Amino acid sequence: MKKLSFLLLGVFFAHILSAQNYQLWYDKPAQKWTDALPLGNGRIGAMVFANPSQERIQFNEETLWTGEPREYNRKDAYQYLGQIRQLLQEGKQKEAEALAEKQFMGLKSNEGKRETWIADMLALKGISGNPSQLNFDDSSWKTMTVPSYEGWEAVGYEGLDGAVWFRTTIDIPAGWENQTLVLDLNRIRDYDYTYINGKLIGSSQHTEGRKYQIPVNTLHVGKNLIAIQVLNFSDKGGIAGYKDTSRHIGIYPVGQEDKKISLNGQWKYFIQSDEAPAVGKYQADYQPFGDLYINLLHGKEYQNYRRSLNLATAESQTEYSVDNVVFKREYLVSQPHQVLALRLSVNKAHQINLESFLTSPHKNYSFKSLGNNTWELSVRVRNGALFGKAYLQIQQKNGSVEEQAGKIVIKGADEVVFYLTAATNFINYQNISGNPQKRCEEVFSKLKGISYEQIRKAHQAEYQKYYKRFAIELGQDAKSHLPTDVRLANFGKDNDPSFAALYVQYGRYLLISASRAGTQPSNLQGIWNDLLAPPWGSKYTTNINAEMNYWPAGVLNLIPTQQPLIQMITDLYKAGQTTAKNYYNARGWVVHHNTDLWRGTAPINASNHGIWVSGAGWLSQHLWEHYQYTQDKEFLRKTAYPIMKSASEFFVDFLVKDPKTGWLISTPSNSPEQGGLVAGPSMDHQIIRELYKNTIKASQILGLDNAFADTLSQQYKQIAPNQIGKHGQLQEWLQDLDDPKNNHRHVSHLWGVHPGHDIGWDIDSTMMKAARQSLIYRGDEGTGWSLAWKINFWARFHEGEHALQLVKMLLRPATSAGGSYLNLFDAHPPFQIDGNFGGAAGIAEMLIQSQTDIIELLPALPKDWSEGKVKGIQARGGYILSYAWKNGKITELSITSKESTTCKIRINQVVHTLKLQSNKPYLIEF
Ligand code: FUC
Repeated sequence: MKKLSFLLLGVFFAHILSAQNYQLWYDKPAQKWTDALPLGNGRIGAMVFANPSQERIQFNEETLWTGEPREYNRKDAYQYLGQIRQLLQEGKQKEAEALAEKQFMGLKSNEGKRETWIADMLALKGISGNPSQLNFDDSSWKTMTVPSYEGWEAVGYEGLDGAVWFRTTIDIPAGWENQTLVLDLNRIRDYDYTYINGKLIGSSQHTEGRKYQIPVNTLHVGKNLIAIQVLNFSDKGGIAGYKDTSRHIGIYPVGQEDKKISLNGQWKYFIQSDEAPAVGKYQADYQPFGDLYINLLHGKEYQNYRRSLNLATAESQTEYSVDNVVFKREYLVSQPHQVLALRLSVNKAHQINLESFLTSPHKNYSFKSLGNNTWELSVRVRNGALFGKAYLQIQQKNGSVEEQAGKIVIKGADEVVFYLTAATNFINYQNISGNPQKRCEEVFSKLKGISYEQIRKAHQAEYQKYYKRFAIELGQDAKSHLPTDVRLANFGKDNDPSFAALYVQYGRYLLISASRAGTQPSNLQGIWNDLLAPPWGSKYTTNINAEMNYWPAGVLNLIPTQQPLIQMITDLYKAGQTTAKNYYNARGWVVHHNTDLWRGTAPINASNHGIWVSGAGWLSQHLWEHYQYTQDKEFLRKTAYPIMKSASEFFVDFLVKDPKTGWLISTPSNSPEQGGLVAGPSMDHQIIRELYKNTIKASQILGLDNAFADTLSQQYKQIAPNQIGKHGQLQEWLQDLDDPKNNHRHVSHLWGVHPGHDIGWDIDSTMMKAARQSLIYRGDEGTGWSLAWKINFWARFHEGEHALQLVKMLLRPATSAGGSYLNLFDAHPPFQIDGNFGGAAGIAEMLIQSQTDIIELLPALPKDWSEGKVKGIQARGGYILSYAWKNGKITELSITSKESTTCKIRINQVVHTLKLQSNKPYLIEF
């Protein structure tokens, strides 16, 4: 080992930055939403499809949600807490869940008048004639593809909730008329009234398994009419059929399914009502805003197509040629100017001819001109109090702009720039008095006299403040000449380490783009969502997903992106105090397994998994880690500590002594999201211990609350410990109940291995081995985020090859198992962004760990990554490091500490103790 002079620092890692040009690129336009490329400034998100003849940019504004500020908490839930605990203690889980379901869940939003509406629909309100009858004339009806497992939304009816009639005919062969036949429709969302030849033969309110026996003499040889009235209240709707699309809906004689006559095909339909009564919901849904369409009026044939996303500049670009004219599109979403900007240019004068307009999936929307080349899209959500405006402004060089039939028409231009901004009336979770029009006007008034190039420069400078803090190279960047979808398809079999490096930078790109100071935190889909009923409401699930989103922030040098999470935690700290009081009669704050824009903290969904008490404990860990990485004592004193203390107070009041073991346990709760409502899941105890440990440390650093810290220390020792069960596993529950064949996606009892540090090689290697055994039983397969979490676990077990295997599974083309879509969005499936962030953080965890007293370099390096460099990676304790390695051994290292300190670091298996002066890089060569 040789200490180098400080002067060498400049040259030391300069090359790594200049060599970096990570891009996602494709030689064909996006077909699906998950092929499109994401852009964002933390507030406005955009998905770029880049089709030559029709550009589509689907966009979001992060505060457009359903719902409104309202009471989420029951008043008197606490009265039932004792009883629920008692039932659990007596082993009466089902009874405990039933009682909790009735008395302990949060409050839903108001229901509409469902019974009245159903009666109206059955009385054929809104229709003339009776479509169930043979003589009804449906010649003016349109057709729809039936069935559609993903709902009629997937065949063009996004946002439709209501009553829809379907009609089709079926030819019945001779010989079937005297047999009992089965009409197999399987799944319909939600209710159906099914008629054959005018006769009601069945009706069900259950989604799966519709098989109606058709009475003899209902069908006759030849043509028969099937008419179905479908009532759908929310989410996906229509005749869904089978998930396995090779199975058709249809009719067959009882016991002879192989003779089924298929009813798949085009059915006639009529929307009787699209005003389904509101459904009571525990929490709100994130909403799409709108779409910008640009129809390019040029030939259909194109050549030399390429679309790309440059991670270093946060810009997307599309290029192609038509009839030897080269068309170019450049896109960005600027934080400083708060606009999406899109420049269209050509290499020949007057060649741009186009039509453009804004539209929206919201039923309540309008698009109009405001004059001065400015247009406005207004939207209003259906179930809630939020509305929004998007402003579009066009600047063109030469040619003409006019409006024709609600479209913007541009003829003969040399260049056209589109500027789009959007805003809503949301101010904060308690205040919705904002003025979106004013907000849009303000944004546009600041664009006056400013060129696209100026906007672009400001955008790059601001973005690169974050992006350039960190750089990474793994192996040679030998495959970047291949389109990203090809690299994705090959990653499992090829040795393409640089693709993993790109994935790390893509994770950082997504975090910067979804989460900037002053915005909402990244939700389940970041800020990108095209669905009115997105999976899990695209909200914040706090039993893994919301936290995983921020795992890269510390280690990958993106601390500023955590600000929105910290703001949300601060809101939840306030909102969660009411829940703590109402449900547990406890001090402090509590968050159950989900929250939303309105900061709901009460239990939701169902009592078998919605009553999980550790959300505030886990979120508090992010505050402590924020301090760990920044060493910012002001932050610790003013923001973090009061919230951590309050989260601890909750558990001080909440934990109870288990009569059987004498340990303090968390009850009622759940090990996410299996095993039902229980007393004493291991995960809770690990989270609570970690919270207490961190709160005690914080109180010592700040010199505060000695007595409270003592209380925490006393309780700490009494909390139920981690236990090893009969299969050599780390127990997930208080009792030894684990099934070694259980491969549930959640691996909650390993929380103490990662992201916590309740279990570790340095603490208790026997327990660490048991945790490893549990992970082996769980298996490698999992949903996207589950794969990502397992990368982190294997890294903490110091097993680089196994971690790489999981990286390969996460970076495989999406199927019904987790993987990645063409745009490298994580596939749960469906799309959920947590896996992107957990995956990027997991790769970092293979390269550095700092959860113990010793910083470890390359703790889980696989052979395929034997050569590489990182610059600007961070370690807890306030360290920034850059290092290079060859043949799996560190060759150069620079470490800078925020404080003057002595630091222990494991390099090439040897622990070194370094004396560091604050902010002075320390350089070593090996
Ligand atoms: C939890 C997980 C699901 C999904 C959802 C958003 O409920 O169990 O897999 O990720 O969050």
